[in-house]
Amino acid sequence: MRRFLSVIALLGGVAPAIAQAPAPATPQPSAPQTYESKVVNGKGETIGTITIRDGASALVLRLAIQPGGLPPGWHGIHFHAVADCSDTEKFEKSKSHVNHDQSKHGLLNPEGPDEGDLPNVYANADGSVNAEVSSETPLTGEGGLKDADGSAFLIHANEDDHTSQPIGGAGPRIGCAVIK
Ligand SMILES: [Cu+2]
Ligand SMILES: [Zn+2]
Repeated sequence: MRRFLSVIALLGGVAPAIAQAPAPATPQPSAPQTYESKVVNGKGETIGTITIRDGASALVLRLAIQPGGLPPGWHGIHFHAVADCSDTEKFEKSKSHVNHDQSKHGLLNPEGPDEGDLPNVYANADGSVNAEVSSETPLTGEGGLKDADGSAFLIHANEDDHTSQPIGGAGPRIGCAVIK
């Protein structure tokens, strides 16, 4: 920011003829790959969306749940191993967490985290959520979420304690979005 301000100050001081010269082409980082999917609840109804932007070092996931979508309070969220949200009562077809190297579950576990672990999100009193989380698990490529059987984004009924096995006490699966 400090450097940015000093560049502005410099531009303000140059002669108009120079200021009108075309700006030199600066290399821009390639635009992140974006993926969007709908989140369904235990009745198969759409309650919101996830939007994933995949960068070179991390992905950023934005979760938007509409009012009435979730019970108010904290909820564990994870990447599960299979892109299947068809069994809406339990979402067990999404299997367990993405985990290619047998890590323990939990962002706060000294032997973790697994590749599916994410911070909790908080649903407002009206059941809506607007949150953004990041993960080092890539969207594509080796070890990516879009592998042969895809992955799923899961929302649990309770919060994840980020330590205990197998899923931090997060409880039943109440929301699901396929990633494939
Ligand atoms: Cu989970
Ligand atoms: Zn986990």
